Amino acid sequence: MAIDYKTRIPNNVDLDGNRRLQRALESWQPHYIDWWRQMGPDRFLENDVYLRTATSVDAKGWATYGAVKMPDYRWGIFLADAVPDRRIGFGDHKGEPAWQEVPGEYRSILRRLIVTQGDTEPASVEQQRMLGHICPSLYDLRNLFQVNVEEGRHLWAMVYLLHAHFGRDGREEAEELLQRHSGDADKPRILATFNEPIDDWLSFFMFCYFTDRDGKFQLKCLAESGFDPLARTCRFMLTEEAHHMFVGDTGIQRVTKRALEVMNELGTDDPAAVREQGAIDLPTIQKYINFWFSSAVDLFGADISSNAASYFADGLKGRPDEGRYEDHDCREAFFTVEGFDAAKGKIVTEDVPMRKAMNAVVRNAYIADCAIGVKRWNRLITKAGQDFELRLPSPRFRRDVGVWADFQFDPDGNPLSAEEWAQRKDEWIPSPDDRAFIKSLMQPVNKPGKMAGWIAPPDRGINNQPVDYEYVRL
Ligand code: BYC
Repeated sequence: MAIDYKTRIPNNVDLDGNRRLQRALESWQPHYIDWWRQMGPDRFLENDVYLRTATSVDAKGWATYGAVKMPDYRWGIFLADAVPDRRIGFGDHKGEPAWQEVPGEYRSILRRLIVTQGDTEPASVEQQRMLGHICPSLYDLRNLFQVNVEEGRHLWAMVYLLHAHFGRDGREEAEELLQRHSGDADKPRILATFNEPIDDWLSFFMFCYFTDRDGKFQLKCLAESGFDPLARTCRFMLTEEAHHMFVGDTGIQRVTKRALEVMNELGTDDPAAVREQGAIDLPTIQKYINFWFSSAVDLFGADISSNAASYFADGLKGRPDEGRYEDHDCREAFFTVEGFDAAKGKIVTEDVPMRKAMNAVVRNAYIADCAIGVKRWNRLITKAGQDFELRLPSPRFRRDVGVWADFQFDPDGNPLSAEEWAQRKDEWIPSPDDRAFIKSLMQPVNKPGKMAGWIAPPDRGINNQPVDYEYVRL
């Protein structure tokens, strides 16, 4: 169904035909706008930004570009087209028709999944709210705001599901999504990564590459859901997620490229010399990778999880691209999970029922996907004739969730004592000095076509516009 832009809440779910739901969402809308004004991007609300807006939900033609003031962005409710006669693809209900309404017995567990997903969307906007003041270029500033408005729309997507399918509890949860705030001591966001401050652009690029990629994988899992409205919502959200990861990937590429230019100009790989020239040295980029990757791998939950087993058994949350697997039941299957025998100081393995290991399965797929960009960045390094390799740290490194959480490991996965960790952690994750250095580089550059000295220009502009286009009119 085409998106109706004439109504207060653009949608392709025939909101006009359901007055009660329409009224409920229209009463949530002003709270959302208030939240955007208070917790969304600081300033820039009256500036024209070159944004894309979804116009239809099919693969092509779903975006139009034009100058928009952010509070006027048309947030709305867009579901991917229904698949006729869709059947549940996995778990105990495999082969049954997908549910159009929430099955009573799964109501609270589904609500929890939707709330957890929904909570991350406004959280990320809150985390990034001050970045506009220190943008490296207008091109980057526009990308930040594009990501922000789309995360705002993803919140709308989850709020629609809560309002449409969970009655009063759903409406209360929708309110609470605007009341918890990233980093708030009393009402923090649900998942840890979403309470980490993002106050420099290197962290922003890392977040878009690693954390948004968790979004991609979780959305792919939910896109398989037997609850069809959730599956359709997530399928459409995935089309927008690709741009967010592009921002992260190309951002890290451009920072790396600039470091390499400086290294080759100076004829040295000395990090201090690179910093002296106002670029970010490769070892510091590695530390930011270590920090954000380890934070993101926690987002998949415990490696052995009865929650994950129930989500799968009940047909609520599948694996990414479930169709690619042969066994969609997984009752008889086992999966080998690693663990740590602290007494012996040894890595051990355990075969656990596959259903309980679903978080580990999804995490492994995520890690393989993360490695693709790292390979690309390393190709740049090799091409520039430098001898340095960026790497993903071991998944054991710096974990707070799952089997590794109570122990310390170095980036190669070797066990460490708590003392060794405390002594050496600044070698592996950004130290206060590293953060202060990165912060010192964060001076705003806001003339069309100009770039901060620590980042190379992008290869091309947005939607065939030149790089020096005035992406945000200040
Ligand atoms: N921090 O069995 P367990 C995105 C909790 S990102 C704090 O291990 P489960 C985006 C867990 O909630 C995608 N707490 O985990 C990206 C549970 O608590 P309760 C977000 C954590 O349930 C960038 C307890 O620990 N979407 O879209 O199997 C920008 C034990 O649970 C954490 C989703 O996550 C953590 N890291 O799996 C914008 C999808 N990890 O309930 C957006 C929905 C776990 O016992 N969520 N816990 O109090 C889920 O599928 C699952 O809840 C999780 C965890 C994968 C998160």
